[in-house]
Amino acid sequence: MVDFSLKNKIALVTGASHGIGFAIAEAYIKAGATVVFNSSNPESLERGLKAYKEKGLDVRGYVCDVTKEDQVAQLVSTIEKEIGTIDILVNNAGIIKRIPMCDMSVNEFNQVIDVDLVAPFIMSKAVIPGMIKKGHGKIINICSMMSELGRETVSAYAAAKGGLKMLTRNIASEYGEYNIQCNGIGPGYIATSQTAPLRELQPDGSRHPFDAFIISKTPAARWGTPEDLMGPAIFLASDASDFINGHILYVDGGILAYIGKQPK
Ligand code: NAP
Ligand code: GCO
Repeated sequence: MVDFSLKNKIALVTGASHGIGFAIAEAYIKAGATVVFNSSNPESLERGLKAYKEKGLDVRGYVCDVTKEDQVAQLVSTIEKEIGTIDILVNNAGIIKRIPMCDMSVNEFNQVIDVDLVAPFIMSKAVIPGMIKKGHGKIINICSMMSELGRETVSAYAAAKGGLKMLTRNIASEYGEYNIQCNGIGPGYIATSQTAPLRELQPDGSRHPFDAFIISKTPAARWGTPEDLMGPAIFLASDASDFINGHILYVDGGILAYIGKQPK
């Protein structure tokens, strides 16, 4: 029988105080996993813990900046001591800076690379030895449309998410023999705080032009919701996906399949 249950599994979802990470953590808790998340700062952690409590979801949360190797090592060692070896890591924490490339400083570019690409490397490095000892592991990297496509103002983000796709394939290649599966999820345009500036109503009450643009580029003709990522995230964390490795599952309402509306 195909098994989608996450019972007896320990999952760490990074940056899950809200947004996509929160939805994935909620899905994992409901699928039976023991879930731990982290936030970058105490205020966000408190808000996150409150949100889980309000939904009656049992979770543990810690403050940990995913770009800091010492903080990540401390987080993983605390989880291993207090709960057990991590079975599932979701590298979800991410940031974006929308700045035309020629106006972007090297420092701004590097900040995005640090959170969106270097941190998944740091986190994965920290959990893989435990997974090897345990005899299995699942790493899920949250990629993007920008793992495949470019657009104005998101050079650092596209470079990072394109790199994350290849880091995914490389982890699969290097650690597949230890029964570790590393796959990516590439969300389309999802309504969260990251994309809120692209959906803000205009002063005259009309929709943001980018909002209309995304609807026209998406065969599903809507923005995605964090809940749209729940099923794919469970699948890639469960035994049902044990022979899938190095794959990026795009959950985009069809954006990548679509050339765009033909002219009338
Ligand atoms: P979000 O609501 O802004 O969530 C981002 C999360 O990342 C926050 O919980 C934040 O934690 C965490 N984070 C950022 N920097 C961190 C750091 N240094 N250390 C620890 N945590 C950090 O955005 P989202 O849309 O849910 O994004 C989640 C992931 O999906 C990101 O990787 C994003 O690039 C990706 N994604 C989003 C979309 C979309 O359309 N929304 C599409 C494709 C991919 P704190 O709040 O605690 O700081
Ligand atoms: C942007 C958006 C995107 C999405 C997402 C698409 O400015 O174009 O923020 O990058 O967040 O990653 O998959």
